[in-house]
Amino acid sequence: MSEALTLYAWEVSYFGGKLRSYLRHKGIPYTEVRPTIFDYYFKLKRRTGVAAIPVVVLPEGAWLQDTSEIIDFLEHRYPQRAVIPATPVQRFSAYLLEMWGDEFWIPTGLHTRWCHMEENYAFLEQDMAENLLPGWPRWLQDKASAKVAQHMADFLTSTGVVPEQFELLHRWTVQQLDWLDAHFATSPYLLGDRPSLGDFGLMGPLYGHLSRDPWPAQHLIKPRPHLKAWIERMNERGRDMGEYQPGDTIPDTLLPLLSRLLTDMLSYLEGNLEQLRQFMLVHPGADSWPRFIGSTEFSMLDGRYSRPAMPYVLWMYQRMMAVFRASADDERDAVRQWLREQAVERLLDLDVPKLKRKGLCAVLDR
Ligand SMILES: N[C@@H](CCC(=O)N[C@@H](CS)C(=O)NCC(=O)O)C(=O)O
Repeated sequence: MSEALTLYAWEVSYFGGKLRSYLRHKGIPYTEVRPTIFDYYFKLKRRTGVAAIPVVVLPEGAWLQDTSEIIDFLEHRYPQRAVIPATPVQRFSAYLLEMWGDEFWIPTGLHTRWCHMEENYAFLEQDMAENLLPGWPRWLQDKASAKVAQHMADFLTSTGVVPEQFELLHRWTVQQLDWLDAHFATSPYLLGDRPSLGDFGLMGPLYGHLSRDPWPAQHLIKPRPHLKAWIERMNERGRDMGEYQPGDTIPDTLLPLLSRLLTDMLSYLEGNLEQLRQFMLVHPGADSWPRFIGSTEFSMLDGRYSRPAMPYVLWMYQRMMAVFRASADDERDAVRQWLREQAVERLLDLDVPKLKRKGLCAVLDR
């Protein structure tokens, strides 16, 4: 039996970028397969219950979907070069930063790709055509690319990427990128000399979308050399590394970003929870919930951003909180104290009903 995993992912994929860089960092042997259109809509769906990538097939034959669960699983199986910090505040921050990369950056990833079609489309079409229908006539390949492109572009409104919000979203993106570039000028990774779960979360938007699509690569990444170097570093295999910053501290250069993120994340999670509660009141016995519910508004820098709520985000929150709750008393106190200092202690006390993941959605865990 081969010891290598199989990774189903495209180079253009957001979450593929997260998982690929994780596998390389860990030195886990894997073979990458670019799913055809038939794999994507039929084979992967049959095996995992949902048409989504990335998917990992283990040497013994199990099929896994969802990068967070895949990383949790692989961290147990391959404990070397662990990506979860051992100390409480850094560990909590790593989960938080993962959620930030996975969820907060999706509007940016969509906006910088699909709202700059003139610069990006030929590149995307070329990139996808050969993968989707290898060896087929080019006109059919282009049709397949257009179908998948439409599927992804349909998420613009579901993530609030609408003209009224372009300006705020762009401002948010530029601010995050500036903070990151300044941080990576003196620190190789988010939490010091070693990458954590948070770095891999951020690789989703930054590699798959922003560093490769022509418009953001030229206008957003090229002018920020330290950020660009981090993206390259994150894709290296088994690179030498040091440790997280000593004393369970957060690098000073990350603090402006993290403190804003904490405020916006709390507002976002509370908004999602409010929508979910309303939905559950109206549909008390529902066994399956939609992926997007109503509309929620939350703080984003100095503005307010609105997008439909996603129960999945609350599942991500619950996952972070399960790790927090399983920590020792003094570790929980340290995290609480740190959040209290940032005036976001409430982040630890959201009353989220018990959820379980179902593909790209979450449902009540009865
Ligand atoms: N939270 C999931 C997200 C996976 C995901 O959204 N994958 C995208 C491609 S990068 C996809 O296939 N989306 C299909 C869809 O949203 O319908 C993970 O961590 O794996």
